[in-house]
Amino acid sequence: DSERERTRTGMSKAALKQDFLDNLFYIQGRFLEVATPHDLYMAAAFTTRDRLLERWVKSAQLFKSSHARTVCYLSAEYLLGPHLASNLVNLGITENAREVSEELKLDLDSIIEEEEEPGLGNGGLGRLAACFMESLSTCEVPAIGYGIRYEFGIFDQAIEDGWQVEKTDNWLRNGNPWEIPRPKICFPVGYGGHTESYRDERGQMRQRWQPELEINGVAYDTPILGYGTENVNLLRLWKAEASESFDFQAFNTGDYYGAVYAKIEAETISKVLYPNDEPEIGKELRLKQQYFFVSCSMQDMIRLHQNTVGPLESFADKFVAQLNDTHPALAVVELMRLLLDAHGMSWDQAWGITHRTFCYTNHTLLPEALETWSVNLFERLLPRHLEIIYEINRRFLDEVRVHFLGDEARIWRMSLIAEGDERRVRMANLAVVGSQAVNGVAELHSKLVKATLFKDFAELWPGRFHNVTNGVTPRRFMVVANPRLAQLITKTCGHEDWIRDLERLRELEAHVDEAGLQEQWLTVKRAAKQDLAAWMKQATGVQLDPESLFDVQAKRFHEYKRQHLKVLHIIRCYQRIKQGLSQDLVPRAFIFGGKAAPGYFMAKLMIKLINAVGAVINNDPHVNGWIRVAFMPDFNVKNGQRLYPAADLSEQISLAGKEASGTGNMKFSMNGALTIGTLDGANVEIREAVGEDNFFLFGMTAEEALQRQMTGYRPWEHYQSDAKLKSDIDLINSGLFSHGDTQIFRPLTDNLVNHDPFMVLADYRAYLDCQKTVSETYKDTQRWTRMSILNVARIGHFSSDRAIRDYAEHIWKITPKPIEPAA
Ligand code: 26V
Repeated sequence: DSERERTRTGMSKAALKQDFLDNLFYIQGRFLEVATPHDLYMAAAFTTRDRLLERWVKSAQLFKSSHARTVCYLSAEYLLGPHLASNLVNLGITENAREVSEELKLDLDSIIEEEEEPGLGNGGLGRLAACFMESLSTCEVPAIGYGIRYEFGIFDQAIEDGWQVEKTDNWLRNGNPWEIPRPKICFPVGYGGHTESYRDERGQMRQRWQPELEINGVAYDTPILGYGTENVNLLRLWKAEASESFDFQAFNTGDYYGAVYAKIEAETISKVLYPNDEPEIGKELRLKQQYFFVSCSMQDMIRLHQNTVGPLESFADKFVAQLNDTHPALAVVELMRLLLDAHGMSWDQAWGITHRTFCYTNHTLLPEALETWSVNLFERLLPRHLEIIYEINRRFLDEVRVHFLGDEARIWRMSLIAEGDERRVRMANLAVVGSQAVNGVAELHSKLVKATLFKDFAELWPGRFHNVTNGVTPRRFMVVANPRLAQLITKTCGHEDWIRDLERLRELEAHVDEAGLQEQWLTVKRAAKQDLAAWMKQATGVQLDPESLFDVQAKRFHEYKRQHLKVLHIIRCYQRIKQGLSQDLVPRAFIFGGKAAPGYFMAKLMIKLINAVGAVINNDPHVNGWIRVAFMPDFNVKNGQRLYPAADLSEQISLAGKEASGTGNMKFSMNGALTIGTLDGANVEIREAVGEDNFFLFGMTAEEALQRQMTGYRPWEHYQSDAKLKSDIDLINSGLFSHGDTQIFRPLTDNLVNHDPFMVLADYRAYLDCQKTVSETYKDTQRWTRMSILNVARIGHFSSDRAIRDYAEHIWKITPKPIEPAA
């Protein structure tokens, strides 16, 4: 029947091949003989997209006609990673695509390599949103992801002379085949101006906002496929454009250049992603961005509701909106404004709906990461929203007063407005007050959220607080990233169902002692290490030995993640080898990856230190057989996919209590790396799941860390009393790693010795001891392999499918809506 199969939707090789050649010709205007790698990629992308669209339209139709309850995920970041390979897997056509490529004398892997990834996020939070979108589709939960179509995503990182250098990420340069512009789905967004009272038709006094400036948000839609399902959800990202009315005004007054300037200014709003791990940003543009996407999204939801269900009274039954951190918290206020000012509702009615619509996820306890905006800025940019915030606050504080009779200190702490020299709006408090459910992202973190950050709120509304432990998608991080491992698992278990039901990895346990499996497991790991070694060699010139232990730390650079603790370990190994004491070591490749926020001096200095230490070690013939240090430049989703499969050891060494969850920890473990880690974030649960014998634990607990902080932590005592620690730190300042410069790393070492806010020195000894155990264990290959298999077998809980089912059941109260496959 394949002849009659429709070229654009058929999954057979013949249909794929014909469509690929058609797209190459009709979209790229090229023959095979003259096609560039980019032409081939575009043709492959359009061929894949053709196969999504039918399913997408069907999903949209069903959701519309059945009035399905829908999750709206609001996130300022989506770190999507390349689409092609993951969409091929989710359509189940990777093999056919590979064979068609071979028939055409093309290499599918290099076509996949061509894709420039959309890096519309900083790190964990943005990647979580991307995993959740994929799992929402896989779990057949109707969903729309709302966000910003940044023209420039997270900067590309280059390493020059050991320093991080940022390059702009022009990801749209060559076009984006995965998005569909919707010029008619377009909403006005106001800024500035003033508010005024007026009398409506019924004689009621009302407030309205006369913005000074209005720009437009235009929708760009990207379909998000699930695995093994016909359901396709929608990622709708907003692009800022100048509104025509604004143009006309300027043209009418003959101000042509003024009009062009206004256009440029409007478009800056969605121009660039903020590298948000940066402490001192109070940037006006960022608040504009947040309001921009939240306003478009709320207007869109209202439009969708009115086009389908109808009356806005049932809005919160149709939609649940999840706030990914506080970045979209203004949505609470914007929905209130729309219901009050545009749809004429009473306060109580509007609040009833708004408050039932929103849920909020907290992703960090770090005080410097909690968003506040100056009241002055608010007043200038969003005067009507400030009025509404004041009214929400007035009513809320009355409730607090009644509940905690006259506890003034508590009222100060809980207020949406922080009083002080400069009054500020507390976005986290706004998010808690405006939501019906609040959750942390790992058990420990959720407990700390209730006990510390939102203690007062948890006492007022104990039922509002939940935990949903994060997860990651096994499609991208196992099947796409590590096809050899995926095949071995499928062969061993005798089915592919583990890919959609990750708990079934447990079936591997029955085979853990089989020599055959262990041997193949090692072979798969070695092959991944060879791939990474080859990539590293061409990217950095550093040669890694695939027989050595690949010890990897890959994540954003931040002092709380303690990359410097690992550096101290490397220096210790170096000194031991130089002293002829290498007998208890194993050959190791120390591999780092990660970006530092452009304005975060200390984090950038850590990158320089790693590269400086690496340059000396890698060129020292004495230690060459033993240790190597490599820095993978530009750690992003694509490069992560090269790294996770090749790791033997995953470093998760944050100070306990500081890492909300971590998700890299899950990605490494899924690929058979063992973890060395503290009892922080999801490490705690990973360790429980894989078994304490299969996890290298060290360091203080969160409680112990807090205790020591409070009783006075004196890092210099460690420095003075631990001779090895002292000599490691002193070696950094000896100039050995810096061509004689004894000052360059002083800011880092002085901070460690005198302040050490993340207690690196307190955990140093325990970390080294634990690394010794790691080395001993690695020498016993069979034992290590067994532990590695058990890690994978027991990691099922950390699939983002499980996380989405948790949200669906406990937070969103939504049931799946499967699309029936075509007969
Ligand atoms: C922001 C800032 C801004 C000020 C300076 C310090 C700082 C540090 C971190 C952040 C990011 C906060 C939000 C975030 O990305 N959290 C991450 O969310 C992941 C997904 O839930 C979670 O796995 C990570 O542990 C958490 O750090």
